[in-house]
This record gives sequence, C-alpha cells and structure tokens, in this order.
Amino acid sequence: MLIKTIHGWELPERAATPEDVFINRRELLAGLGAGSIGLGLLSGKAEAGVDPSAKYYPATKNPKFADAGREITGEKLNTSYNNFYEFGTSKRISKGAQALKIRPWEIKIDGEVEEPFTIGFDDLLKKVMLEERIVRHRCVEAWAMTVPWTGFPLKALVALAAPKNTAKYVQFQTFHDPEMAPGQKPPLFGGGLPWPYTEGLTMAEATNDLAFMVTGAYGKPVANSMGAPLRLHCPWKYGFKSAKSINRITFTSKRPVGFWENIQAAEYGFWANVNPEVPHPRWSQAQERILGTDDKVPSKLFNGYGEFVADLYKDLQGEVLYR
Ligand SMILES: Nc1nc2c(c(=O)[nH]1)N[C@H]1C(S)=C(S)[C@@H](COP(=O)(O)O)O[C@H]1N2
Ligand SMILES: [Mo]
Repeated sequence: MLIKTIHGWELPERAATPEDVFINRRELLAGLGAGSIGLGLLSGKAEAGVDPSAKYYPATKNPKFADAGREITGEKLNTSYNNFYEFGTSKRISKGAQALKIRPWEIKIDGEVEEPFTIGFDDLLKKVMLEERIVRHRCVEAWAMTVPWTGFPLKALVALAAPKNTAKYVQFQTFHDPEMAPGQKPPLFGGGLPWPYTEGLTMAEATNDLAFMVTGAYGKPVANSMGAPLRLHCPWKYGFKSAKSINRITFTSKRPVGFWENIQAAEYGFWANVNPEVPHPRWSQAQERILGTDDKVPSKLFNGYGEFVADLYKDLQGEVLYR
C-alpha cells in the first residue's frame, strides 16, 4: 500500500493530479501545508539577492555541451515542475522549497579518504572551475527536459577528497531536516521513507567526464526547487540517480543502496542507465515526453550519451544495468 501511495510521481502529470490534490488536502487538514508555504515565502525573500555565489554567473560555456539537440526547457517550467520528495510528492513543490535554507551550507567528505573533512559550499566554489553545459535529463517516469546547468566535473571534487584505493563507490546524501522539509516528517507519508535521500556511483562513473556537480542553472545559482546549493547530474542515467541538495559525500568499499532502491529494488536499481529497450516493470521506456509539450520522442540508450559512458559498462554485462 505504501508503495502505491508514494508513487504518484510515476504517473503522467495529468493522471497524478487527483492524488496530489488528495495529499495536499491531507497536508492542509494536518495544518502543515499552509504554514510551511508561508514560512517558505518569507525565507525565500530574505535570501534573494544576497546569494554570495551570484558573482560566478554566468560561467564559461563548455563547447562540448553547447547544443543538446533539443530546445532548452523554459526556466519557469523547470523551476516549478520538480521531483523533490523532501517537500512533498507532487511536482509543484517550488513554493514549499523556498523554505530550504541554503546558507550556511557545509559538505562533509568522509569514508575511505586520506583525511575526512568538512567544507563550506562557498569555500568549495573557490577550489573549482565553473562551466555551463546544456544537457538532456531523463526521468524514470518517461519525461525529459533540457537544462543549461552550471557546475564542475565531479572528478574535480573526487580529486579534492583524495580517496584511498579502498574506495570503490561514492555515496551522495541530501540534508535531513523534517522541520524544514515537511516531506521528511514521518506521520505525513507513513513514516516509511528511508530519509535522508542517498544515491551512489562507482568510482569509474564518478570520474567520468559526464558526471557533473551542479551549482547553477539558467546562468544563476540553481533554484531551491532544483536542488540548491549543490546537486549531482548524470545525464545518462534516470533522474533519481542525481541527488539534490547534497551535504555529505562518502567514499565506500561497499556498493551503497539508494533511496529508491531501498524502497523498491526490483524497480529502481543501482545502475539505472537509460535504455529504451528495457521497460520499467510497470511501463515502457521506449519513448519520453518533452516537458512543456505533448510531444513524445524515442528514448535513446544512455540518453544519447553512449560515446562518453558506454565503455564503463563493457565488463558488467551480468549486472542489471538498465533499471
Ligand atoms: N534529494 C532528492 N533528490 C532528487 C529527488 C528527490 O526527490 N530528492 N528526485 C530525483 C528525481 S526522480 C528527478 S527526475 C530529479 C528531478 O530534478 P528537477 O526537479 O530539477 O527536475 O531529481 C532527483 N533528485
Ligand atoms: Mo525522476
């Protein structure tokens, strides 16, 4: 039953609407919805204009990713149509996500590294080179968008972390703060969700050119609703692999279990590479809907980024690579 309730995000937007209404109504009845939105607007205003990283934008465009072969998704749509379960199961969490407090923001680096450390987000920005990349994003729900992200290659952060050779995987973790993010409050969604949100990559994936740490989008610091101040983006994998609002990165010798894998391993695996020929157990992945339109286009293996990443999987054919 829990699985059924929380998986509104797997349905096309129109089909999911009645459930969103239901959940929002429950929030209202619980006296939470209105309060958190009010707070959110206040703190959002307080933060506007004082983002200390604003000076880094717009960043230099990386010519390798200058054209994603599709129109860029409108900024307004992109910042207001989101998956961010910390703030609720509907796609319309952008107002609620204004409650996300993005300063001070620290990232803890630990696990199999020479010396664990914690770094402030603004100090991290001083140690990396930001660039803009226009890439496609493919959600496991079969919708797609195209985003002008700003950020830096994940491998730069891996280098800063100085992992030991016992490190085989990298785990990303999102904040855990039920007071700030009502979606993390146990009673509302049954208390069964394994917060905080975590996701993981192999070291080979993490040091691939395409794995990107996002700090901005649309030529400015990334919107709260899209995972401020620091999120991952892996264009060749289903969207749930790209954790938002990261405050901890742990290097491990054991393969980490992601948030969705923990909930439903048969449907959401570790690898989750886009493949139109491998259906989700409950729907086809052959096509994707372009966000903001009713257009459906054929999906592509590795979301069309095989030239960068196909080699990573050559020796892994025994694995469930596409789910
Ligand atoms: N912490 C966290 N990260 C997350 C999610 C989430 O609910 N919480 N949703 C994932 C999913 S399913 C997708 S498709 C993308 C959506 O990113 P967007 O809202 O910027 O489009 O974020 C991913 N990262
Ligand atoms: Mo997704």
